[in-house]
Amino acid sequence: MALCRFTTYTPNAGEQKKWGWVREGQVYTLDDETVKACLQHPGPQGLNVLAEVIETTGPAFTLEELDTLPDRFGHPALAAPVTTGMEVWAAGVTYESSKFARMAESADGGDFYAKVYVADRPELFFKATPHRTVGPNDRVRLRNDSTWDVPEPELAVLIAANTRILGFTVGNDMSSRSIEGENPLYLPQAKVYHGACALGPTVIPVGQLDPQNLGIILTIRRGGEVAYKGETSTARMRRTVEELAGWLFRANGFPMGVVLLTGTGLIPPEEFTLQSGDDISIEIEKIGTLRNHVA
Ligand code: DO4
Ligand code: MG
Repeated sequence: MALCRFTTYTPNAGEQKKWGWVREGQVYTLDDETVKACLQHPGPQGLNVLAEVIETTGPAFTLEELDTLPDRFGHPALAAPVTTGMEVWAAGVTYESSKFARMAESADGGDFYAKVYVADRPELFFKATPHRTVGPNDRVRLRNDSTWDVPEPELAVLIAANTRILGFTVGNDMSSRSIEGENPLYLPQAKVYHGACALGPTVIPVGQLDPQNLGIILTIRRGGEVAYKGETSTARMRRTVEELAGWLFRANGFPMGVVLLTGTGLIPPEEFTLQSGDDISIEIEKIGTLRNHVA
C-alpha cells in the first residue's frame, strides 16, 4: 500500500492534482482535506489511516496507466507527492563517498566537508518548493550557467507537521558541481532552481521497510546506452533518518509537512557530467524506481 499524487483532467474542472491510495496496483482517489489532516497531525496509524477513507466509488486508475509522460494532455499521470505549502529540504555529506567528492571538487580542499561529516550537527539545506519539483517521467533541468552536473539519488522521507515520519519515497537532488565547487556560499544556486528536484513514484508508509538498509541503484542512459551505473545502500549512511528529522525540526516548523532528502552515496566519476537528453533512473529497494529525462 502506498500514497501517490497524480494529475487528472475532466472537461468541467480542467487539470487538477489529486492524492491517491495505491492498493494491489489500483489507485483510489483520496479526499484533499483528509490527506491534509494526515500531513498536519497524523495519529499513530500514520498514512495507513487513509486506507479506510478511500472514496467508495472503486479504483479510478491503475498505477501502471498513471506511470506515463505527464504532458500527454488529458491523460492522467503520476506527479511529485508534494502539495502547495510543503517544502523539500536535504541533508548533505551523510555518506563518506559524498564527503570525498565534495572535498575533491572544492577549489580550496573543502576541509569543512570533512568536519561536517563527523560533527554532531548535520548539513541541512533548503532544496525546493513544489513548483521546482517534478514527478515521475517528467523532465529535470540543468542550469545553463553550470558546466558540471549530476543527479543525486537519495532516500526521501515524508514528515508530518507534528514531526511524525509518515513514509519514504525516491528523491533526486540535482546538483551543479561546478557552482558548488567554486565556493560553498554558492550552494543554494547549485541546488535550488527550476526542475532541480524529482520525487516519486509513491510514498511507502513507515513500518513497511527498514530505511537504514535499502539498496539504491542509479543508472544514467545516453542515447539508449548506459553511461553510468552505480549501487549503494542506505546502510552506509552515517546518520539515521530520525536523527536528521530531529535536527530539521529544531527551531523550525512545516505546517503542511516536509520532504527530507537524506544525502547521496553515489557520485559518478569526475569526468562525467549530465547532458540534455540523458535518462536517469533511481531505484530504491522496496520503494520503487523514479525515472526522469534531462531537458
Ligand atoms: O554539501 C553539499 C551538498 C551535498 C549533498 O547534497 C549530498 O551529500 O547529497
Ligand atoms: Mg544531495
